[in-house]
Amino acid sequence: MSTIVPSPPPPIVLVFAGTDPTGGAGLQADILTLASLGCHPLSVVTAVTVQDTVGVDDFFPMEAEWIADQARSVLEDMPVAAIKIGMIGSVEAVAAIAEVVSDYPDIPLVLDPVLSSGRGDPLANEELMAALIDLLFPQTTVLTPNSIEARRLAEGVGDDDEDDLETNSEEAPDLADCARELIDLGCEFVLITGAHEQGAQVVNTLYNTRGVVHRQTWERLPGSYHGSGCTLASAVAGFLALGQDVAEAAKEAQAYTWQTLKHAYRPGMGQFIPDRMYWVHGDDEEA
Ligand code: PXL
Repeated sequence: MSTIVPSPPPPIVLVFAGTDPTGGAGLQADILTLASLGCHPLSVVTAVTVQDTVGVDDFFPMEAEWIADQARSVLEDMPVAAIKIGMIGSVEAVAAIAEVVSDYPDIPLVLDPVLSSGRGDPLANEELMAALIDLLFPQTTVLTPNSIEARRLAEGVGDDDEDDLETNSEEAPDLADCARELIDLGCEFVLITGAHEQGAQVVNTLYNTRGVVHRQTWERLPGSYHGSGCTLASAVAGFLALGQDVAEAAKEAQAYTWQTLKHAYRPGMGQFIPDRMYWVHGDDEEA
């Protein structure tokens, strides 16, 4: 009689995210990305959204206790190599997640501070932002804001502080200053993406306490994409789970995400969706 020897599991990544029925962003984007990279995704639902590729109509936050219970049951069962947090949905849920992850300080944590959808629909309010800063930033290995989120999060803090970012001037605060603020709030690394900035190219910069770790420049692609931020943050978590250090994981995740955007498709009437499985679908025309 032969015994069945199970294959060793691929690296396991725990994701906290809201669902997106379009498959473009949120939990579905995270699962596709992690599967594409060869990781096993564990998925904790934090909220359910109603949306199409044009916009988010509504969302329903999951009860905080249900979020914590989902997470604890899988964390106690399986070895988790990295954690990724996306849309959270309520202040209570931020507190519940912060408590769960605080029991696993050795697992790298990637936090995508989802404040709004790619089309600008709000997915977090000021109170939720404050909870993210107070409860999750101090536990974050890599924060992955776009430049808009970086400025909002950095501007919203330290109002009485002499070192406050210059907000009276017409000019937007410098992203390096924002990164410094976000690192002072407890994030170990901050990867700020620059697609919303002016310029022929997109510049993404990774910072830590010593300043710039690396700056990557990418050809600006023409589309408007739904789920690019989720893809990038999940890919960072995936590459960390695969054993890379943060600097390398941030580079590889950008290269992977850029490919998904280059191969993006437009299945509906709104934004393009990144093709997380571009390598399965093949490339008919050499672009
Ligand atoms: O792209 C940010 C994002 C994250 N999570 C969910 C979303 C969105 C954008 O629409 O719907 C569930």
